[in-house]
Amino acid sequence: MSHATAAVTTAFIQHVVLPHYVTEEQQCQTQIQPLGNGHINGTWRVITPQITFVLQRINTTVFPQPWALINNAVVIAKHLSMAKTAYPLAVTQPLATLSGDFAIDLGAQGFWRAMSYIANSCSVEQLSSVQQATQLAQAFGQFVAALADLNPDSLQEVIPAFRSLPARLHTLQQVAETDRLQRLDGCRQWYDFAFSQQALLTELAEIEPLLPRRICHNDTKINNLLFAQTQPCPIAVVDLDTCMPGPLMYDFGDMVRSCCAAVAEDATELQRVRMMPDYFAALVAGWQQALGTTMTSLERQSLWLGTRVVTLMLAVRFLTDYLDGDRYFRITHPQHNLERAANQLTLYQQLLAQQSVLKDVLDK
Ligand code: GN1
Ligand code: MG
Repeated sequence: MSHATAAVTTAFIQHVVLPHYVTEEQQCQTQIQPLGNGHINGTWRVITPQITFVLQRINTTVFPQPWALINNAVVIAKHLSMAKTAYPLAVTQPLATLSGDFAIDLGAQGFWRAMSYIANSCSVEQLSSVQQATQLAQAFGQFVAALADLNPDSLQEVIPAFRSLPARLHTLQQVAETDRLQRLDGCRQWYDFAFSQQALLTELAEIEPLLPRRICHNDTKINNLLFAQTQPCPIAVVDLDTCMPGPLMYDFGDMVRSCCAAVAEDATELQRVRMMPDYFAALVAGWQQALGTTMTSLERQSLWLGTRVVTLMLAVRFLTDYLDGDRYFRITHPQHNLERAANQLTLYQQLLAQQSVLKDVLDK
């Protein structure tokens, strides 16, 4: 976002959105700062003399039914706050407007919601030790474990077929057939590679229907876990927008693809894209500690499948968005989505190349 746009947005928030949350007197003493690095929603920290909170503009292209997401957040926060076995992490609480609603729909001016800010927290883009990897897997695992006794049907499906690789491939094929921006020729090798993984689809079709449906986070990447500012320990799982029922294997896999890669998900030096087995082992240990007694043996066996599928699926989503004119993921430069797709497809290839080492860790 340019400085000019940021200034307009801040002024807009100040004069149009904040009056729904704070009194007129508090408004003039309020600071508004951009927060986080998410690819989808706009996020700000709002600091008033009385309270600091998080304000978000929900991307309604990605979430066409934003009230489903809001209702889910309320159900989850309530469940975690009253969890039977104490949930050890902080919970972000949805905040109501002055008139008592958990969101405000301003039509063309956006769909806005607020939630509590977790003090003294920070997010990281890369882990700095294997101990931190274990902590991260424990935290995401504790989140899923705490939701294990919540009926999956109490949450609404916010994005249909969000975790369906066949549906994602189908959309990619449709977008490529139109090729509105004539970008396909420039990425044909990646496109063809994505469609060459038939054996994975067969394996998925055999196993996925047998897996239990449970409430999953569905976006377990590094920067969706807040750490304490003063010491490297997790304090809260955030970004619950895609919490939905589904198979557990994708939460494990998404953690692996985002934490065990040697470089960031949009790094362009593809020769440096590879998996770090020691981080992988640390994640497996943390996941096992948090979910060992909750996971069924089939869920345990499916973790390697979930890792490969979720990595390929994200690559397919980035490639689709590139061909479709970058309408879904926020980009900072024209080839950004193609670079992300190439990176994630390379990571997927690396998963296959490093399979025997990684699977040994899982099977131990
Ligand atoms: C998006 O919003 P953010 O950056 O936490 C995306 C995830 C992807 C991720 C890739 C709703 O997450 O599915 O895995 O980017 N969220 C949505 O970095 O599509
Ligand atoms: Mg996020």
